Amino acid sequence: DAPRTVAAVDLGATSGRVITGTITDGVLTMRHEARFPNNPVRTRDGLHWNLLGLYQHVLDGLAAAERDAPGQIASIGIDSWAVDYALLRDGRVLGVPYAYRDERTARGVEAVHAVASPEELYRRNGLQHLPFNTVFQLATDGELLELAEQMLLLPDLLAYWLTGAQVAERTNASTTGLLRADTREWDAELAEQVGVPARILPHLVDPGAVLGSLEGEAARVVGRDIDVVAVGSHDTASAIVAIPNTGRDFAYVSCGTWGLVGLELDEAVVTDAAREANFTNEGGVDGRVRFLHNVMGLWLLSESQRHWEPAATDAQRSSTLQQLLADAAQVVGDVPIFDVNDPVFMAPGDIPERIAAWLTERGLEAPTTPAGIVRSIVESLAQAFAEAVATASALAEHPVSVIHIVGGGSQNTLLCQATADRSGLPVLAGPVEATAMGNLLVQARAHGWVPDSLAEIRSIVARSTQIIRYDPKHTR
Ligand code: LFR
Repeated sequence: DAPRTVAAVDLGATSGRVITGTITDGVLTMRHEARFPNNPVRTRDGLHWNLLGLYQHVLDGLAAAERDAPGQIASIGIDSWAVDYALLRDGRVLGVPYAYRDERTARGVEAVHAVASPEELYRRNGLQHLPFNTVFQLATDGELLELAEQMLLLPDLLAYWLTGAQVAERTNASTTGLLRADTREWDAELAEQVGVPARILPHLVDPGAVLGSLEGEAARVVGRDIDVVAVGSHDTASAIVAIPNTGRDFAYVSCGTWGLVGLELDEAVVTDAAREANFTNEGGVDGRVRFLHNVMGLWLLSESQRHWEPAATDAQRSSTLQQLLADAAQVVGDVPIFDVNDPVFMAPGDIPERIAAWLTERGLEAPTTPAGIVRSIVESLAQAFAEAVATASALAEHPVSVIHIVGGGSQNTLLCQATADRSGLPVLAGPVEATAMGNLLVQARAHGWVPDSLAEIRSIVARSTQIIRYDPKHTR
């Protein structure tokens, strides 16, 4: 077989990367072309993404990819975290886009709930309540909404800057709160009801659609007019494509900044019980439903480290993380478990202090060393993962025989073992770069290089990655 290469742009809330992938004899091999930190910037009016900096990194990463494999890259796919967006008029961005952890969203929640109850929202969009869902953010935009002609989610904005095409990729659109859970079309009625002009909601496309090719300055910087193809542009949608399991009775934890814990289903579950448990029905690739719950994730570790080592570089922090986890593994005796999903842990800042306060307020003894705190975070995350898996399985009446952990968290052996122990289920860890793999493989499929079915795509993932198995100390 001739080698076949595509490029993935994968932006996470703490770092981004450009990775190329080549399919040879049914195996995907990846090459890291660029990795860069992503730090939101706080200005007078709140917390914003440095979008121009990110765009520059994307261009540079793609240029490096083109230099490494001249003329070989068949297409580019872009994914990022969900919900955040830019408003545009005449093709120009109106204002610097906000980061979803900005505190203004509380006002938006109030405004939306005044006209649409949580129950009604859930019935229509099937989403768990997260204060930063796009619909709540838009409700704070006031008069800008009148000026706006278009709303573009961030991966779609980058695709627009690269190609000139203005669309909304459907998996990410499903996180806005303005897409119907049943038809997966825009809910124009709900939009107007909450004050969002339906005209700003772009034409929807599905993963696999060709959006256009690099134009103008973008083509010049990268070196060629490569096609941009829609992928599961919500990073979690791409990650779930790359679960190395060809069956259906698995749960997953897509573990990066967040731990997205749940199941893949054919139909949305929008019962009262699912709403009360705050389970979401996000749109997956191929119309699958990502029935999951947001657990706070590695954010608790990365933000604690930022507090302990404010001046450290990314590289330094990743080496101290290894040391911290090794020390945490040595902690003897039980550590206290806290509710990782408590909203007090959402905003950036002094996480270790907030954890200690959470525990002491409840009469529990807070660990006093970084190793103790790290152990407490890891055990508390594992506990939340185990509970979310059990809840998902009960709510959807869907059997689960194994938990797949993918993403950065799959490298955290302490977390993987604790998740197995606390759930009583085997954990299969890997791939680390699940999101990039899902992005690359959906493009490969659009080119006809790999078979159509998700099961077959997942068997390519299984062949292309080393998976580590953690058995629970006691089975349930
Ligand atoms: C993970 C993720 C989650 C989403 C959160 C905010 O990176 O995309 O799925 O809930 O970020 O966008």
